[in-house]
Amino acid sequence: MAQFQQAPPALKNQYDDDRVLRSYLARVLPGDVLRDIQESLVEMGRLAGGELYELQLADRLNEPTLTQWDAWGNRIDKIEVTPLWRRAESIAAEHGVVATAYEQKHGSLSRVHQCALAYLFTPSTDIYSCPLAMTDGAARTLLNSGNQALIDRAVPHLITRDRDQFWTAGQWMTELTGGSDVGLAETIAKQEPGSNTFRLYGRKWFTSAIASQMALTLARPEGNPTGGRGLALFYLETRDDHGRPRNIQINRLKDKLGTRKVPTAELTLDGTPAQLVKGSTDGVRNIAPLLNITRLWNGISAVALMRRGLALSFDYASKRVAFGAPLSEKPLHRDTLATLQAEFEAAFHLAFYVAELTGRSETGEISDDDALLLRMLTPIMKLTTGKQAVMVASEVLESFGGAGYVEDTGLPVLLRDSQVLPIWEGTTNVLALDTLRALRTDDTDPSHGLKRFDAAAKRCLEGVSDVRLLNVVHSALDHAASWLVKGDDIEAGARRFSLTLGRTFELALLIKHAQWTSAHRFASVGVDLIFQTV
Ligand code: MFK
Repeated sequence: MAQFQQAPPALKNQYDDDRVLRSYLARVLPGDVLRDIQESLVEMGRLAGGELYELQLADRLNEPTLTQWDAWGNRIDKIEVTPLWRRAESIAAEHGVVATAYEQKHGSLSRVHQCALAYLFTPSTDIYSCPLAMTDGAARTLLNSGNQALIDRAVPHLITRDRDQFWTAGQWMTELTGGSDVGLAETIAKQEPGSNTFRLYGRKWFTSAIASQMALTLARPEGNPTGGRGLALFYLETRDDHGRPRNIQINRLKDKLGTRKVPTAELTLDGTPAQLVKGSTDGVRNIAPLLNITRLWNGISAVALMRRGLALSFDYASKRVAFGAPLSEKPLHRDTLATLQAEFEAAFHLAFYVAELTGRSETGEISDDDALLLRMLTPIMKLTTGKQAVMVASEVLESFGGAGYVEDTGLPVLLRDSQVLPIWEGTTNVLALDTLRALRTDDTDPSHGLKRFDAAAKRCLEGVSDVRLLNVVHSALDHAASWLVKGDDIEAGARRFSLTLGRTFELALLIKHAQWTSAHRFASVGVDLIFQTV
């Protein structure tokens, strides 16, 4: 007698199969741009749903290794990443997952193209998005710094498509004193007499993707004051021409809940040669471009992981039969997945809207008001999408029943990896405080920031006639504004305030997109469901 055999979830081409991405690109890109980039997206969708996904499943139990000593007693501190990551590095370089944003073939929209590639690439490569995010952020920071010698030295490597020339970058900020209050950093920079080179001495406590060829880091030049202003931003190369660490000891790899393919380490810098990037003070301000780019990647990774979980869950629902019918025909299961889909779509539109603004800021095609909006929306988007990713991943696992809790389905890693998204690159609370700081950028009128935010959200609603939806957005914005004006215990309410702004802007963008799709051939779901939760 034939025994029951459950068919596992499967993936198709991850671009062709993604209504949300395709309809979004059709709305924001001119037809000729979409035609020009389509092939690159189809190809990345094919890799993500095919070769890379298969390699990811096969690579499940592999982890990076650290070898501190060779057989003859020499300290080598060699890191080896897993086969999936080695393949991911080649594909990322050759397909321009960083480079596309800098080639600017389509001006500011190149950032949208790059984020679409990153979104397709990310869920099949076990957080290889981490080194890519820092590489992208380092390229942006160096370009913004105006330091021509460092730009000439490093940027061509960071944005090349040649995998033999490609470098990734690290972002070494966190010390034992903390990852949030970075101004407490204790690393000292001593200038070599008669030279522009400094030597760094200190301990970096949580350094991600340590296999990178270069890093941007913070250290305090001798004699500088305490706090973030007394730190300076430094550039360093991690290994010499023989592959030996440049006075850097890798003490151990971190034993983390998730992101286990990312070699995250504790380091001792013991005279590491480094160059100033931009002045000898204000390191926190000077590294901010890197933070804002990695926060964009964080949001893109959040929506990418949500999308992967849902792609698997929707496919499984069509195959799994219970109580006499496939789950996809069960009203409660359908309703549950639709609610998650609404969260994902809302997060998607917010993350990609920030990508649009980022692209315009990079090409200088941005008004002062939209530059302020970008400054506010970056932390808001990062904190909102990070929370959504964890919730969606948890529900996705549950949608598989017990199978979602079993490691060799490849599903639990989605939850573990999503859990990092609200933590690194600024926790939810730190980013909520950053949101307040960004809102008050204009000291002459502290309400200026919120007025710009309000105007931008309402711009999304132009031409919308559904009074019920308009009322939800308007009343949420009014509520946020009145809370800010009242000024009661502002810090304690910063998280609720920022999440309200994030979810309200998501709703406004969903409505805008639904309005567009109703006039075109794309179906849209989600508005009603997200509207109930603002
Ligand atoms: C998958 C994708 C993601 C991949 C990630 C890769 C791995 C990453 C691993 C890590 O997690 S690395 C560590 C990440 N750490 C953080 O994100 C730090 C979190 N803490 C903060 O963001 C704090 O808010 C901050 C360190 C910035 C506070 O430090 P300070 O010294 O109290 O800063 P202060 O005095 O508020 O700001 C200094 C200046 O920087 C100010 O400008 P002015 O000097 O002109 O007044 C600020 O306005 C400016 N600034 C701060 N944050 C900014 C910014 N400017 C623009 N954008 C920002 N985000």
